[in-house]
Amino acid sequence: MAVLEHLTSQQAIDLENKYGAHNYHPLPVVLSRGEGVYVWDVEGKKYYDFLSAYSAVNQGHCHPKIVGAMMEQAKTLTLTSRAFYNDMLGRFEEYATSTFGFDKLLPMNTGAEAVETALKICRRWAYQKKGIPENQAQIIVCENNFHGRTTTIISFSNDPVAKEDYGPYTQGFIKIEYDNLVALEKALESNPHAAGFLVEPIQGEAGVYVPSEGYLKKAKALCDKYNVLFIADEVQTGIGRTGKMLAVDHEDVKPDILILGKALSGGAYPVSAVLANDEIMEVITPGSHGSTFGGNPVAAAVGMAALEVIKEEELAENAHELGEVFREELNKFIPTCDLVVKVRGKGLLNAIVINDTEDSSTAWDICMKLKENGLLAKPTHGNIIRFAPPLVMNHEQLLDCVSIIIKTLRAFRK
Ligand code: IF1
Repeated sequence: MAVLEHLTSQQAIDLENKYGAHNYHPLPVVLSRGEGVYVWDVEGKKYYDFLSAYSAVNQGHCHPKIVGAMMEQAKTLTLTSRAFYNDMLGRFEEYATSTFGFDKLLPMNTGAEAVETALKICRRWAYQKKGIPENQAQIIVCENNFHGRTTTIISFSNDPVAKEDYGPYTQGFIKIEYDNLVALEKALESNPHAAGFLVEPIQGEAGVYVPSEGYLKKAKALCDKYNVLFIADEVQTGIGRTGKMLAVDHEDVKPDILILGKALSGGAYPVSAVLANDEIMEVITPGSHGSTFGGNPVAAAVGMAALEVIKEEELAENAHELGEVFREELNKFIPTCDLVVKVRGKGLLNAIVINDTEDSSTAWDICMKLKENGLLAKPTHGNIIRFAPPLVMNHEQLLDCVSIIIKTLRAFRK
């Protein structure tokens, strides 16, 4: 085994720059350990993690129950492929379908794979159940969406950085304005081949855009009216992040297809899933969809442990309470600070809008100062900083983080 000699931060960064594709521009911090709400860099400096790997580490870094389940299964049986049954997958499918209230679950690994799977299920349902002519199905998506980075998914993105020079693009998608029911109804009534509506209950990457109260409920009703599948992408908003198990729970909306990922594993292992009832999921027949690692025993063990932690530690409830405190504290501070325009979010998925242009480096520069002060966060598009700590944070730690954020913003000079 390669000798794991100690690396300085700069050495680690140099290795990645030299040998790794440059598909990211990370904040210059090199992490080597995580525990709960904390991470440490290679020099031993401790930070609050206010990104949670984009809401994958809701249960906190290296949660003992999740890591324990992973280690136990990893010592026993890691992968069989779906050519054979294994003794863990059915248990996970039963536990997850009963947790979210669906008949069936299709296990995958990454969020993008689960989104692709949902699109395939929706299209096949359109042809086999709704009677849309072959290759004519249209799926409605929202402007400024983020659903992953496969060729089909970026085909319906409007982010040039994520999309340009990746053509030719996949067809069959209609883009409408987010949080606009008139636009949705117009798209539904003018497209007889509409098959599905794919939506983030809160648009994370776009900048934590929380839609108007009632948007999700009315959108679902419109989809029902036009016999179109309501597909909720809860990869980032799910698993307790917004103060409920699912963000759609805030409006008692039951999606026709539910997409989960990220914190479905607590960040320990790639686990994603698509859930639906029988009349939709039955369009998937043997050999018509699959994945080498999808539904492997380790993923099943980790997925069950990750969901148990959310329930046993009441992390959705904690996210709700701490999110209220976070926004209340920042809303008291913002009127005293020209640098910040607003704070928005739900539960512990929040963001501040910086008083500068989209293309300024101000949000990045603020994150660099936050790093110096012991808190890690990253800008999302342009002038917005997302704040998403692990849901295991306690009240005292949250107030400590609020004071770090406020201290940093007060002292910041462009
Ligand atoms: C990156 C963004 C967040 C997602 C939703 C599906 C996926 C994601 C709502 C795909 C993934 C990740 C991807 C990661 C950074 C992060 C991200 F900045 F890219 F947009 F969270 F907002 N649906 N989001 O948020 O899941 O295939 O990645 O497992 O690509 O840089 P994945």
